Amino acid sequence: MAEGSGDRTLPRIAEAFKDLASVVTDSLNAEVKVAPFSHACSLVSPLFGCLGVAFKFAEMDYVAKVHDLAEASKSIQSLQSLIDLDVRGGTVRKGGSHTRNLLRVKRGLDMVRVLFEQILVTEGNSLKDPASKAYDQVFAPHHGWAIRKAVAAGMYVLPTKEQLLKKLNEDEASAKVHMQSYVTASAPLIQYIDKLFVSSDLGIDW
Ligand code: 1PW
Repeated sequence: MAEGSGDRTLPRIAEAFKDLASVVTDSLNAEVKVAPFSHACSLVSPLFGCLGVAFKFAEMDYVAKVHDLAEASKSIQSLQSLIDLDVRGGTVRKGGSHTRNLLRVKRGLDMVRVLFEQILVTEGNSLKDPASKAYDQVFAPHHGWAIRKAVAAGMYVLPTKEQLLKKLNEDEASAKVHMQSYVTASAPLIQYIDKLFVSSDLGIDW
């Protein structure tokens, strides 16, 4: 699709994350597999493209990291074993490590979750407040001054909500349903990933 967006982006995202969430919520010893996880994450990429040129860098960074996880899925089964491998190799925090990329991608998912949550409760046509809140909550604490300034500038050239929905081929009502369903499904998945990091004593604030 020309704009990297379009038909059925939101329902596809909602569906894929609902499936992943059911893995996490159905069993106490749930195991999320890298392949369906990276596939679901790849469905989110077009969204970044829909947020305008200002977020092109965010899209490129996210796409590269999701691609790395997709490659990893060819030889690594679960998110847990992906982390275990880096722990054993002493490569957890190494630039470009699968585990480090997983933490970044998880933040991308969380940012979209907060963005949707905020869009659902914000009146009006501007995405500036929802996007700023999402960025401030999820990424800003981990970014240096230069990136924070660049993102802040990008907030002034976001599309309007109406433009975003049009690119996504949704109306207000259908978008609401899919956004809510992503918000609901992604929360337990994000918690699950956080727990993987915390229970391996890796922390999530790096
Ligand atoms: C949806 C509302 C709009 C807010 C979008 C904000 C996205 C912010 C992500 C910008 C990231 C682009 C710059 C790259 C930063 C990397 O240094 C950093 N990556 C992330 C995702 O934080 C760390 O990556 P690294 O060092 O592990 O390769």
